[in-house]
Amino acid sequence: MTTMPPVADDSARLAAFEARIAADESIEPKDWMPERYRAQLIRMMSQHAHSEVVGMLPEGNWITRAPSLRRKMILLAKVQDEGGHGLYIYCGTETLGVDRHDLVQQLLDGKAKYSSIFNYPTLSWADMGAIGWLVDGAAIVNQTMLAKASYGPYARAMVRICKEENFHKKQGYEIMATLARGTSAQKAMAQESLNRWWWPSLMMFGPHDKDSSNSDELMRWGIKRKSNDELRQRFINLTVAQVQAIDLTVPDPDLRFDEATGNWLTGPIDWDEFWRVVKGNGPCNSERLGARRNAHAEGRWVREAAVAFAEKQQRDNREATEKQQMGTPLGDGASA
Ligand code: FAQ
Repeated sequence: MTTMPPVADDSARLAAFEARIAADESIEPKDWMPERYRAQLIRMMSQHAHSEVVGMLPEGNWITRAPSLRRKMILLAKVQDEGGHGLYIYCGTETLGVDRHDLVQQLLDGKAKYSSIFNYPTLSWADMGAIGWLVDGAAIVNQTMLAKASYGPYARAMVRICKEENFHKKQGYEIMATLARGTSAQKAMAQESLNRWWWPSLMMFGPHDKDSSNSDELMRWGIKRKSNDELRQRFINLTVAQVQAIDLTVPDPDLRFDEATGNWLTGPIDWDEFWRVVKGNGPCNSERLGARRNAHAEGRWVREAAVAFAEKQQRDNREATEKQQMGTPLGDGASA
């Protein structure tokens, strides 16, 4: 009888795991990980995947109304990219042992969170510019850091996603720059859109660090590399200069440059509004969930057809293998 090597107890495994994190090693799906690390990743990655998919809706609203064929093609491609991002991240989440159907069900049941930003309406064409520039811009600042996250599949998904988000940001800024140097009505449309999207974009980074319940754990395990406030500040510093470059105005009377830190400091963020939206009472929460539920119901026949086709292929392959094993030549002219 062979004797198995003793299994290290959880405290030893935890110490080994934390040593790997401290050494900046990547954690991979088959590696041992504390259950809490796994649960935090599932929470954050599934919220992220849902955000990408729900995030297709505000821009999808303008595909049929884009002002030129060029703009329409770009917008179609962008919205499709966001769907692809959702799929990569759902796949990444599945490496942690969850089923994506369960995750999607949590979204449809209103139990899962997704980014607050997608609960605001898209009222003008300029909103396509503001979303690409500010929302994708904020996502890049956040996700460039997540590309260094300790969990390999998530970090690797972020590398590719950030490359695509860069195109998204550039096309959005180009829309805004074009409007800002257009007629006075076009410039006013760009400014009005910036006014509506500025504050919700700052909220995307989550509550202030002192109110961020998950940050300590996520930072300790190298999932987050910078805090909510640090990333928000980086985004503000980058974006104020871009607003000025196209001669628009940041909608914040308290905005000021702090020589001592080199930061642009904003007035207070309306956290009551943020929590209202996160808890499901934003301007478009019910519309967004309604659209996802309809899409899920209407797509049922596609899912069923895909499963039936996969089963048929498996059956055909099995039959072909059985025939081969019985020595039956496959097809005409198979014998010499
Ligand atoms: N919205 O303790 P923290 C995109 C919740 S992708 C809703 O600070 P954490 C691409 C948070 O879940 C945008 N809920 O949380 C695109 C937590 O509640 P819980 C999505 C929020 O995880 C562009 C509670 O508040 N990106 O835009 C929000 O440490 C254009 C306490 O907060 C990601 O998901 C919020 N904004 O930090 C697509 C990136 N903020 O779960 C289409 C990955 C916080 O304990 C078109 N996620 N909450 O019940 C992250 O980096 C982090 O999860 C944060 C939040 C930074 C979002």
